Amino acid sequence: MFAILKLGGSILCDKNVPYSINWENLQNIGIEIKEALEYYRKEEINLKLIIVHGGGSFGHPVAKKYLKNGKFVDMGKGYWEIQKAMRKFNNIVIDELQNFEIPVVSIQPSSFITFDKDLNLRFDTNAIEKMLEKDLIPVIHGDIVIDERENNFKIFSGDHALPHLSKKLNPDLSLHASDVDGVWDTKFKVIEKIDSSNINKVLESLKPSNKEDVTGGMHLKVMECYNLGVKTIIFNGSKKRNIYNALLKNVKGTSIN
Ligand code: IP8
Repeated sequence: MFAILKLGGSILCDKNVPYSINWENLQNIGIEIKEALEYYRKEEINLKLIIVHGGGSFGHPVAKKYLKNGKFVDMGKGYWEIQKAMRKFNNIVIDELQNFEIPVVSIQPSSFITFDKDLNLRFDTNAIEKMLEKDLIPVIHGDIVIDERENNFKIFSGDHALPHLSKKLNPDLSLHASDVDGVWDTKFKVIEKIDSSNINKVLESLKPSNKEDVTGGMHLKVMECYNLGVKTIIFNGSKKRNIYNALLKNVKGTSIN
């Protein structure tokens, strides 16, 4: 069994309070991932896992300081400040998961990932694949990266990482843990399934979820997965047992096909 799980920054932090951690959620997530690993071990199934996490109240407020009219400015300082904020956040996530003896290792996108001139990701996954073979759990996160177009810099979102890795590595499960029960329709009812029959309507109604976010909220999640043809489920990762249930293929949310 091979799963890629994105933990939205909103479930790991209070997005309105810079540098805040939602310790209760982070600990529950640690417990539930550990339990899922144990469940599969007892079934004599090897669960291979990649974890992705977003920028939360670390990456977003710092990145926002360096964005002027949609372009990054003063990036001599900005690059390392955004990287540093994400380094701090990733350290906390990694340390907490390691406290549960989960064999997580950190992957820092700003060190080796770029967007090329056509906005395609240049993202070598060889080390990640080799880590998986050794039963390590790579943890990759949203970050600042070089954009080879004239703009020069771009946010690499966890919502780029999950579909890109899923497309390339073809997991059995691609999971988007968000802070809502799924993608809402205009009446705040969860849409069970997004496919070619309703994608345009859904994208039209979606707007970035939070004004503190420098990436694209639900719109980016849906669009990136749909455009790459990645099957995924968007579910509420802040509800207890949902991370465990999702890793056991048993969670409710919005599926994208
Ligand atoms: O929260 C954003 O990642 P996301 C990363 O997954 C930064 O979109 C640095 C803001």
